Amino acid sequence: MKKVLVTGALGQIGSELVMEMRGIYGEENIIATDIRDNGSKVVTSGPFELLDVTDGERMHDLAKKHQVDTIIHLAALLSATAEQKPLLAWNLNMGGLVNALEIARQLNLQFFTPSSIGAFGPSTPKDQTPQDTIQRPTTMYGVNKVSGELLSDYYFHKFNVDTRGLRFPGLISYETLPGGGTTDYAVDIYYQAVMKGHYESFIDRGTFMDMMYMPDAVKSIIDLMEADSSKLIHRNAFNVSAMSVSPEMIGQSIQRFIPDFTLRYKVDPVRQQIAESWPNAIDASAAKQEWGFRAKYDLEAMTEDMLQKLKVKLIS
Ligand code: VAH
Repeated sequence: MKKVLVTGALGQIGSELVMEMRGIYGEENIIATDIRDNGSKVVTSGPFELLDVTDGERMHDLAKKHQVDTIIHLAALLSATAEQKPLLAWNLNMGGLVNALEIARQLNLQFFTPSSIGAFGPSTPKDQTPQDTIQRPTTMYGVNKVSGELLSDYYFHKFNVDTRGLRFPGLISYETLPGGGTTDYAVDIYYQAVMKGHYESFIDRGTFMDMMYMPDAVKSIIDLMEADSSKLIHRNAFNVSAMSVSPEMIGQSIQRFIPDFTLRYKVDPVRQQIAESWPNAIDASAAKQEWGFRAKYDLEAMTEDMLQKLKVKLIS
């Protein structure tokens, strides 16, 4: 992986992944693309191109123009938005993915796209969810993610494309605002804690989901892409997680730093139903064994860093 084209580079993962990779591989070697230009440091700190991932021709032209050897395909609609606009989600999530896989095949590129715990459904074992298990998701997002895993495996077996993926848990970061995800309550709560000292959660108390701090997610993508291909068995896609938490656990963790913080609930039935269809806690042992996955941040360390960074971002 030396020269990389990143789609959806202004999204939650891309905003931090691009900056970290530019620090490692050199600004000029990470080409950020997105459907809009938001003038952020992702746009100003290195090569940036406007790209709608449903435009396969333009994606191909950009990959050739910049002579990349890798595509990291992040552009997608997240679970809650996809549930509101299922056909748009299918066209964007699957149309964009097929375009990216085809270009990886035609130009012999290494390939990454994220899957999600959303690739599991109500019939999946909820605790210590195995790497290999039943995947019958009941959301459009989940259908997209399972299809993406199968398609990525197909391109590996049929066309020998070096495809790799991770089933991400909810990802928590301070760089971008929450956007259309079911787990985004776990981002919102930190913003509201710093700005208002209280939060009204749209996910109910006692609802456990896997979560991970963004620095761990970014490192896991880079580590996986640099891993020895011959050691990868479950390449599309590895379960990864750092913690299994509920809203009240995050609230209690925040109260250790902001004692007066209060948490109330106003449950959103759509996102609650999505959350209840996902596992409580997944098993990440395959990732640990096959390429050495390790998460650095637990709930306490994540809360301390999130609050510290958001106080600088929002108050100063
Ligand atoms: C979502 N943040 O909520 C994403 C993620 C595990 C959830 O895929 O849709």
